[in-house]
Amino acid sequence: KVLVIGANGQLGSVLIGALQQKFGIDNVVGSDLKRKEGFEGIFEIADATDQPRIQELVTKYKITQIYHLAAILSARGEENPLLTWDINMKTLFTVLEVSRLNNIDRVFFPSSIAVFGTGAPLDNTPNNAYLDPATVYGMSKAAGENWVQYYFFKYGLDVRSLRYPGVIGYQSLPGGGTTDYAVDIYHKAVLGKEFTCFLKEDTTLPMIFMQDTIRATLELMDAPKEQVKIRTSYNLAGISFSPAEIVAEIRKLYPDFKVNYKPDFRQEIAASWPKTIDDNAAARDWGWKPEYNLEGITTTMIQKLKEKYKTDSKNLK
Ligand code: VAH
Repeated sequence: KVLVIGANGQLGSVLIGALQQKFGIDNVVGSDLKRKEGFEGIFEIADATDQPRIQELVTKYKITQIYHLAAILSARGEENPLLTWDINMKTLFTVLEVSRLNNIDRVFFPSSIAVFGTGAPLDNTPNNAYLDPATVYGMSKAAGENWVQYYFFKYGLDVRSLRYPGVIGYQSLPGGGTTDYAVDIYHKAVLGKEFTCFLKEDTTLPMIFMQDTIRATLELMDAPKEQVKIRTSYNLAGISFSPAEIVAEIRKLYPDFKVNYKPDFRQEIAASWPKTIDDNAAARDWGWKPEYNLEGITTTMIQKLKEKYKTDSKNLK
């Protein structure tokens, strides 16, 4: 049985559907700070900083795998650095300790390309580049990666991890990240609204489509143990682009789409991150290959969001 912590989030809310499909709806337990309307399946309200509560769930459902997807992201994290560190690290320690004490088979810990800072080459950043993250979020992920490797070496706990780029999906909304613009922009285009971008138009960042993200996660978790050679975290690449490039792609379908640029503090965060990512280790060890390019992402996002807003407006009537 699988426990998903952070089941309401951008990633968790989509990954949980994929896990339910794979393992059966009765074998997946979602948990988060509150219950989200419309959630289908087993759900438990839980705060992952509360170790006894997570232990209770592991015992109650005889959990064998944990996906730990709860975290405060890069931009929101900067509003309260110490609280962000505290929450991101405490929740990870809860998961690691409960997993060790209960001999959990497999654990997933998402890291991020935010672990890199300007001390790394920001073009085609290698897996083992120097880590000097500029945000508390990035610091918590860099420290977290080392903690998961420590639990693997010291206790044999099979924790696996990916450094996600910015995730783009039509199913859910991100919250508090620096890459969030690349989701929001599609909603604005489909709704016929003007978009104000908080990054400069030439700020290239690594991104990945939700479908690729979910597939990468499941492929890594399915890989035979000895193939998972990197025990900190694997670089993962989808496609890199700038706001100007995504706008050009959207304008192929919405020629009148209006965009203006008002860079804020998130521009500085983005400038400290890689532009492109070298994910050869993931390709070599467990066969990773992304499918979606910017055109594929754009046509799928627009088509799905059009359907979504159509049904939404029907529901309102
Ligand atoms: C953020 N989406 O913007 C996250 C992420 C690479 C970016 O980890 O904070």
